[in-house]
Amino acid sequence: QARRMEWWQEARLGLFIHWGPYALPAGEWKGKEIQASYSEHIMLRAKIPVAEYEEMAAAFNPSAFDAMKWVRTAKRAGLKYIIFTAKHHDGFAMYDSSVSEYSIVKHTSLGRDPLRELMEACRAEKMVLGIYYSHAMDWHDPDSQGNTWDYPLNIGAYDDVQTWINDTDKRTRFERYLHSKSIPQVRELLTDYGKVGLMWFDCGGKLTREQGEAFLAAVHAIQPECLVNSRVWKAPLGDYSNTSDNQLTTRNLGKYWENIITLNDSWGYKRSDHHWKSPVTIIRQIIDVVSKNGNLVINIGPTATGEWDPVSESILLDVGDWLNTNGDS
Ligand code: JFZ
Repeated sequence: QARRMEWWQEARLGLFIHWGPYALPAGEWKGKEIQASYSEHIMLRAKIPVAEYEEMAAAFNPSAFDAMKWVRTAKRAGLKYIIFTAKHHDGFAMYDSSVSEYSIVKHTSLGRDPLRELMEACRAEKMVLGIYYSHAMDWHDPDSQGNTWDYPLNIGAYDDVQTWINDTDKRTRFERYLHSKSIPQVRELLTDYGKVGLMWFDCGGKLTREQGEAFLAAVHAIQPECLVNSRVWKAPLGDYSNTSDNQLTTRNLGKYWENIITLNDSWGYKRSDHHWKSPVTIIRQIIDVVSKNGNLVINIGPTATGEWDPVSESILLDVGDWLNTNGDS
């Protein structure tokens, strides 16, 4: 395993990009701010019916998106790999999926494939591309985990395996979701978008171990070198473990672990969230994590126009300036 991990350990620092239709409402729905930090959870928090969210998503038209600008800014910030949200819990594909029409190419008028443009920019700039994929939760699909406001018979967003595994109807429908949407989309992502450095799965703890192993097998069958984080199910499955920004501990994380942090309190763009971490705070977290032999992934939430908000861009560039003069970037 050590050889597989070499590039990742050497890289140390990554950029998380949480980008999707949720950047349009940006944390506010029908004039009310959602009472939760994560703007990418707006569909859950505001219990937005699928039809309404689809209508909102159809208006997503980030024409200012410039993959090369994003990758070059990430490099200036001293970050060595990018993790891009191909599909978050809202079920919306931010790439040209042939498995589902619910994508930025078929459901909006943008007419471009952001993941393809990002892949090409990463290749040109020698940046490693990673893909985030929410493989269990899909608030757009009547048979997945999560959307119990539109689909009352669904598995709840926070139900663990024991609460649904003995329900034949839920188990059968969930297996259908896994084999007709989730695994096929993972396969197309690993087939159609060049070399993928890592697949970053999310909220896999509510799968059975066998289901988690099926995702690992699907990744390795196509790109054996592609790393997989332990949220595909839970450790010890996967190549490395994750912590989130509010729990920076190295306890029982195993040899390879990655801390993930937001610059404010939301992964997706949230217009009202000005609770920014200072560059010094970020630099202190880099020193703390790297001194404990961990990786750190810093998040950006691009806006609905396809640009980075100026504050988060300046924080990242300040961090990059420090790394260029002090770190071994
Ligand atoms: C999950 C997602 O729900 C969220 O929207 C974002 O994508 C984030 C990166 O991942 O949220 C989590 C899940 C687990 C932890 C933190 C955030 N954790 O274990 O600390």
